[in-house]
Amino acid sequence: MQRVVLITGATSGFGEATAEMFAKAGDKVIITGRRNERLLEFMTKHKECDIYPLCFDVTSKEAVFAAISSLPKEYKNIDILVNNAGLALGLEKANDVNLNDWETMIDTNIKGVLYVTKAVLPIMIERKTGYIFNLGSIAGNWPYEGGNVYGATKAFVKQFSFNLRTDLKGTHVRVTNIEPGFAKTEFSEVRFKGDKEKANNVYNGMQPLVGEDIANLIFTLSALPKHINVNSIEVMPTAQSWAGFFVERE
Ligand code: NDP
Ligand code: 8X3
Repeated sequence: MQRVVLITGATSGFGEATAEMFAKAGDKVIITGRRNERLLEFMTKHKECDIYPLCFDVTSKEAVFAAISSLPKEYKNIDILVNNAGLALGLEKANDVNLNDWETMIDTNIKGVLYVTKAVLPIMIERKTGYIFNLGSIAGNWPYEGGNVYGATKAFVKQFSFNLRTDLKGTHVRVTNIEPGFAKTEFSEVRFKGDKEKANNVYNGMQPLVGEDIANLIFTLSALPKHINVNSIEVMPTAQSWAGFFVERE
């Protein structure tokens, strides 16, 4: 059956790959992001698919609610929400960080997820069906140097996903927190503020995850029978694992 899927941050990376996968499978896909030209390019590239573009910034409460309520009737009944829009800014230690970067991560990764969820939830609850995917991260589970607020925003997303699921009992609405490790998207380019060389170095000599891997995971989970809820799923490239504890020796 054709589903209505809303994906935040569908202009690149995981979001774009996920939009492509659902659209090619015949679902109705609402693609969103701030870069309207990318949304239009996506439409042109997938003319044969059922796609609706919505250009808005998830950090603006007003813009989020206005965008969701502007949806035409045939896209209103959202079955699947992918809260994917997000970013990391910088890898400096806490004391050296630009405070604006911390605020932008909080506004996007936390408040953005809250606004979009709150705008879409009533639709799912009323119809007693729905599936919310939140993009957490391994950074929400494991600390690393320079991960300070980025990791903390993703820990928020994880706990919010679990608490949301608790609140949603009896509604048949499912929630999964997706927790990927290193994935080659525009993520590192954004983190290093356009420094492509630094961004590419992150993935040097190893095989990172790519957008299609996460799209595939979301698509597969969305096809599970409705009595199954995968609460969270952590996924890393095989080449990535843990480094152990650091001990400062005298
Ligand atoms: P990309 O940078 O490729 O994509 C990020 C997307 O988020 C873009 O489409 C961007 O669209 C959108 N976005 C960012 N800020 C806003 C905003 N204020 N309003 C609306 N849209 C916004 O990165 P990824 O695909 O890798 O990241 C997707 C998610 O996955 C993020 O939440 C990230 O934290 C998470 N993640 C990424 C990992 C990785 O290693 N790549 C690993 C684990 C989690 P636009 O600029 O057009 O607004
Ligand atoms: C992105 C993965 O390890 O770069 O969330 O923080 S990591």
